[in-house]
Amino acid sequence: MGGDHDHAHDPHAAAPVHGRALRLGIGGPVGSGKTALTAALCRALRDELELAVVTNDIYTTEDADFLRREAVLADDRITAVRTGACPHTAIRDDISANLDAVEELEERHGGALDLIIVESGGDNLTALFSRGLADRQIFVLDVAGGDDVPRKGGLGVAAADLLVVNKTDLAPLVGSDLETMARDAARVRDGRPVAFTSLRERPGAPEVAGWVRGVLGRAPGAPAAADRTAAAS
Ligand SMILES: Nc1nc2c(ncn2[C@@H]2O[C@H](COP(=O)(O)OP(=O)(O)OP(=O)(O)O)[C@@H](O)[C@H]2O)c(=O)[nH]1
Ligand SMILES: [Mg+2]
Repeated sequence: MGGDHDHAHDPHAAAPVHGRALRLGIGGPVGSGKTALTAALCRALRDELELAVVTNDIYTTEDADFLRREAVLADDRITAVRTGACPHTAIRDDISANLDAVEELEERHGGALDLIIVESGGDNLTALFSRGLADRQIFVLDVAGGDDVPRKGGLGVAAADLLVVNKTDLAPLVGSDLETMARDAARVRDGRPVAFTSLRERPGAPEVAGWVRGVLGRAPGAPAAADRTAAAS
């Protein structure tokens, strides 16, 4: 990693949140399970929230294609951004392509969306979203990356609003100790939450879906925006 990014400095001011969907960034290293988590959240929340997704891939639209193939949401709720070489840049430094995608989704759905998930392309341990793009962010690690990753810290591990340690089903196979990971994560995260998930064993990611409901101030099973509007008229 060259020294050309100032990871501690966010070049963008936070966008005003009032009256629009919550923007949730999902970042983390390559292959940790970001798309699998995005799919899980869509399945868990789509009946109670108005949802849309933006994916980021370097050269392809593979993540969006996967979500469409799995039919986790209607096609017009999934947008792919192609970032080119450096995934980090598109969520941190030049967020314009992602902001355009988010705003286009909001317009297309007439301001009815509750939640827009933005999945970053896989990047390194310092890949944080700009507050100008994401109101909240989840950083996804997996146990196969090594149980010393939380100890090493890095901005994603330390500062994300929720740290997800995924693929716990693989822990015995790769010799990763979950208690060590939990202890080390707690040490660098200053009380911010950590969720251990296995999207293989618990495909609905109930721990993470529950956290998202909490951020949105929703009780489980509360009606989506469109239903609320219908109920009020
Ligand atoms: N065993 C196991 N495999 C998982 C789990 N979650 C995801 N995977 C698998 O891990 C691989 C990578 O998952 P993705 O969701 O594509 O990972 P990603 O972080 O989106 O990857 P990039 O976008 O390429 O950075 C896929 O083959 C998933 O099926 C899990 O909990 N357990
Ligand atoms: Mg992905």
